[in-house]
Amino acid sequence: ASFDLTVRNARIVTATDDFHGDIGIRDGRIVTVAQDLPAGTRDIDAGGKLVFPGGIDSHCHIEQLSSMGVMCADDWHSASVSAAFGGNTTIVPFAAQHKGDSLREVATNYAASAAAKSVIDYSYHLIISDPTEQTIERDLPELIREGITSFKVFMTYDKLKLNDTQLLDVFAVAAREGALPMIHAENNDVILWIARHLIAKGYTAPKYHATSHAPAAENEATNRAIQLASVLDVPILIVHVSTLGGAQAIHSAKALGASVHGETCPHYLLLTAEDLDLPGTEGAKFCCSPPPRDEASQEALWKALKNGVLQLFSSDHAPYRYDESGKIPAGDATTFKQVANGLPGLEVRMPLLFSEGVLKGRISLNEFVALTSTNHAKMYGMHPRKGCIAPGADADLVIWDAECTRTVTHAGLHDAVGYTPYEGRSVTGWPQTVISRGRVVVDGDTLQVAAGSGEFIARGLPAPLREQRKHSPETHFLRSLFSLDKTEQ
Ligand code: DUC
Ligand code: ZN
Ligand code: ZN
Ligand code: ZN
Repeated sequence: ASFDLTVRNARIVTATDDFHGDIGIRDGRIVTVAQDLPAGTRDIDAGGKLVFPGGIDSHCHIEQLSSMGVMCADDWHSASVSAAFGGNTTIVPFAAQHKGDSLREVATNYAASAAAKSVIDYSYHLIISDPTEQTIERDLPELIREGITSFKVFMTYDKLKLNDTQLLDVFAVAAREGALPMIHAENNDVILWIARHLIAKGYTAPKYHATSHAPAAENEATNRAIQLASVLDVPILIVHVSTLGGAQAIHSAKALGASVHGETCPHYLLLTAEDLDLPGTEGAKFCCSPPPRDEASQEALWKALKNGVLQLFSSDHAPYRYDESGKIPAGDATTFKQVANGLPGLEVRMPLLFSEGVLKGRISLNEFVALTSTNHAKMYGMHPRKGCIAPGADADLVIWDAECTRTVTHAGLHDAVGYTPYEGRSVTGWPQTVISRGRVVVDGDTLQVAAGSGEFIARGLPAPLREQRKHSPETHFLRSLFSLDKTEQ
């Protein structure tokens, strides 16, 4: 047979197309997309099903210590298995530098763990919290050349945050070396100031976490990040946008020509701050940063996804167990400040967006594919190897049953978190078969591949950095101080 695997009779949906056909796969790659292909060594009949490029979750936390030193519940094995069952064929979590850490060592250790355990392909971003000269002038440029072409920086958390000077420093290195900065934009002082006054008056329950992370803190920091990036016209990505003001800041920067991009996550579309208002410490299950907001914010974010103000939809899977190892630390004086920040969501990201977005008419099927796969591949330098169904691309596919209705329960998921914020929700549309580089990874309820069978993906230049951009004479002069325009006159 000329194909190792043929996927037949599929309704193939990409970010731009929607047609019926067969997909011929050999040596892990798609070789032909056409009608009536000859049989492969193995044939899968996808009649009546949709076939998408495998999901890419470019924002998830795996084997990472929180700013407070709490370890995630998921390791590379449980996280990659959970991701695969949710329709994903590539994950991109974070190798996190804490103050004093060598960035190089952090990356080396993280890569070793991924190689030993991941069941699907992967890359990782860096988190930079200690921008010493060694970090940003030697380790970071080298790692970028090795294919780690993105890193996250924080404007909040005492132990992670960079100040404005440090942000300018890392933006300049990113632009020079060809990497995309991802920004956690919240104003640290606003959050600390509100929290201090809440706690002083005895407002310590989990729901006050949301009160302290005021929308104004996110909006201010988003605007500041955009302005700081504009000094040298550096492309940036604002991650986990949760507010109307954040989306507006990105929208107006884009409209005026800045290379500013945005991401949002399931919890900002589907949860609100009221979900934190539960008896005792139950609300801790919904504590994440930024926090879920209100219905008006949800509506604004749906529109921002629909019209391209935000072009990524990621889980921000940040798994902490609802026990003393994570969400509810021991001690009498426990307040919302001690709760680990983050929600699980790797496995339900695609089903939730399909059910709530596509089936409710908020986004199209093509937009669903762009938001869950293709845009991630482009944003992070993996396109056209990943994120598309075309000859030459990796055979990363999800065969999707658009009619399957399930009730989300934690027992039915594969992560190690022990709860889901979406318990009891009815969701229609679920992956049936997941194929990664031509290997069937998930078939119905069964995992078919071993730990360590995923491959590291060395990434190229992120799409925002491929653009040739025209600068004002002032900006061009400032850029020349940092050698940012190698060819431009
Ligand atoms: N930022 C994230 O991206 N995830 C969880 C918590 C946080 O602060
Ligand atoms: Zn963050
Ligand atoms: Zn995150
Ligand atoms: Zn220039």
